[in-house]
Amino acid sequence: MLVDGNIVTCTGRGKLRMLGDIYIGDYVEISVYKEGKGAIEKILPRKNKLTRPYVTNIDAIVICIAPTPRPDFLLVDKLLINCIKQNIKPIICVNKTDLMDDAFKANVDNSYLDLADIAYVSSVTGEGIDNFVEMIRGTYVSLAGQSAVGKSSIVNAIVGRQMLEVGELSRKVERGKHTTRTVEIFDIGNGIRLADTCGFSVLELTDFDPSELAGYYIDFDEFRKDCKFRGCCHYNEPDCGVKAAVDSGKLSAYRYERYISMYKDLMDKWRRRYG
Ligand SMILES: Nc1nc2c(ncn2[C@@H]2O[C@H](COP(=O)(O)OP(=O)(O)OP(=O)(O)O)[C@@H](O)[C@H]2O)c(=O)[nH]1
Ligand SMILES: [Mg+2]
Ligand SMILES: [Zn+2]
Repeated sequence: MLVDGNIVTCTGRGKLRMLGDIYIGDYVEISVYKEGKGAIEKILPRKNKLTRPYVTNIDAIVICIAPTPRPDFLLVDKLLINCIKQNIKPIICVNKTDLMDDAFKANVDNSYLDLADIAYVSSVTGEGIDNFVEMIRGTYVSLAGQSAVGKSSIVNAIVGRQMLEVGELSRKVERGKHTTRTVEIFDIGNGIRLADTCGFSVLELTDFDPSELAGYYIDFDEFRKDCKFRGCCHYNEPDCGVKAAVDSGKLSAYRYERYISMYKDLMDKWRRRYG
């Protein structure tokens, strides 16, 4: 635990079991019984909490993607849903711009420009890093995303030295090797606290009523008013404003297709559970 800038090693005593899990970023009350040694007495109320990544009390999530490994945009959409649900500001950070082509950028902009601030960086060339730091000034943010998109490399690029271990991309399966195994928070100046996290490729939206899903697509909001039916799920219903917006190119067709696949998936789960 950090107390006035000093590290105090804390145990949970027998209490931790009663207190429940401690998340990275928790504020706690401790009692110090010896210099540098203490015990956790209480976990203070959290403003938000995520299990993937395993962090709490954050101001923003930086969803990291890159041209390689091939991005899983469904994962990005799910992370965005969690952000909106928990009132966390989403930022999308596209790393490895040195490998990026115009089509990749257009696709990202098309899907997400109305939903999140987007930073384009290269931790190899340093492009965009200053702009990204400016974006997160004064906040506590957590990185999130697939393995090998370059989360740890971005932290290294910001602090200007090789502080964290960086992994390789397996050529055969184009998958990262899960180099970062623990979540760590770094004070990197400008009032920024940045959590480097472990990469993941699976994120389940659990216990989720499918009819609620569309409500988390805030980019659909301005087209919803043109839906004939109240509570339209923008799937099979006729006269749907969202589908019309997709047809006229105002909404990304890819993002809509991913919405439908998630909607169907949640319907299946819901039926199995309650049907
Ligand atoms: N070309 C290029 N390669 C990069 C860039 N940033 C990172 N890499 C490479 O991407 C690979 C993965 O980087 P990491 O920083 O370990 O990725 P990570 O997201 O922290 O991965 P996990 O810790 O496994 O979640 C390494 O081989 C880096 O050298 C970049 O801007 N351009
Ligand atoms: Mg890492
Ligand atoms: Zn509709």
